[in-house]
Amino acid sequence: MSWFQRLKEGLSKTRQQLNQSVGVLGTDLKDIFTNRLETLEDLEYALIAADVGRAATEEILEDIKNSGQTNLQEALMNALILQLEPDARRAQYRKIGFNPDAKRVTVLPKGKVVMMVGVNGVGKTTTIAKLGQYYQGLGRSVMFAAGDTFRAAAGAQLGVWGDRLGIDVIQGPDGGDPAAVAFDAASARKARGVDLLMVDTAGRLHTKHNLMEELKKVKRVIHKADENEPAEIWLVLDAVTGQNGLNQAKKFHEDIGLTGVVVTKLDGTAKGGIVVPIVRELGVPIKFIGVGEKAEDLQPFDPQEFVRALFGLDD
Ligand SMILES: Nc1nc2c(ncn2[C@@H]2O[C@H](COP(=O)(O)OP(=O)(O)OP(=O)(O)O)[C@@H](O)[C@H]2O)c(=O)[nH]1
Ligand SMILES: [Mg+2]
Repeated sequence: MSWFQRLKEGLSKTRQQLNQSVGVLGTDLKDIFTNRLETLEDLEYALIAADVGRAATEEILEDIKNSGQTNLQEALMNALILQLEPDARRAQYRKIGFNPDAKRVTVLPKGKVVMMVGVNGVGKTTTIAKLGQYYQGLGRSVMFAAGDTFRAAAGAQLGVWGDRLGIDVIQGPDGGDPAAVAFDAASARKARGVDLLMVDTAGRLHTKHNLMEELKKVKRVIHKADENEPAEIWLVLDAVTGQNGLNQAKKFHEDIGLTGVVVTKLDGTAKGGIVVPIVRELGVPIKFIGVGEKAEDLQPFDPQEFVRALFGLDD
């Protein structure tokens, strides 16, 4: 199955929710504005229910009204794509119109070390494994660091993935210092000239430790081992947690500074609209999205592709 097909299936819960609430997406917009204004109220409700957020929903409705288009779905799709563009581009597109560029995106990290953070269970470890495979596919050499020493099985989990993919995993003792593992791994990467190191971290700690302080320490020691790194700190966010997850993301961003977000489990929620406030309110780009447990279920985020798949269109 192609990625687009997987994405389409993965977004089916969100699509059903939108369809149920609006139900008339093919309808003539002129007809809606003259005879059936309640349709726009249904749409407003549906967008809010899908976690698109109030500010974005208002702009979307405004853009639909000003679109000059005849078909509601077309107008809605264009408006949604704009909401998924970074601020500056969105403002420009809203003024001059949208110019689609349908080439498949590739995500290359700015530097050599990517630190993965996020609360427990969001998909950090499996995302690292999937990204390892993705970057190998682009011809890069990859290393992993098992920086989650809190959960006894975490190192083993990453080790199994490493074996399967032929990727070296730097491990420390269970319950050991995650910063020590990160330091060793960052030094080893530099010494060996490996293209990319992905550092796993804990999502939860013994109550006496503070997670953010621990992550700051990991970040510091990576920098000590390699002064240009970590060039990337990516937050893994479980789409099912919706607004809550967004608030967590803001906290992570304040405390340690994020350069990217990976949104997982979009297949498990009708609130896939959460990608909109992530882009708008967090102001950190979404790098990858996940719609399942297989390696192929995680791919770079592309606003246009996302919206086309959300509406069940063809590639
Ligand atoms: N359905 C679905 N499941 C996913 C997706 N991404 C990850 N998962 C599953 O989520 C579960 C938790 O993933 P982990 O990678 O272990 O999460 P973690 O953040 O490392 O968790 P901790 O180590 O406990 O902090 C696993 O069963 C994954 O297969 C996704 O996009 N869709
Ligand atoms: Mg983990």
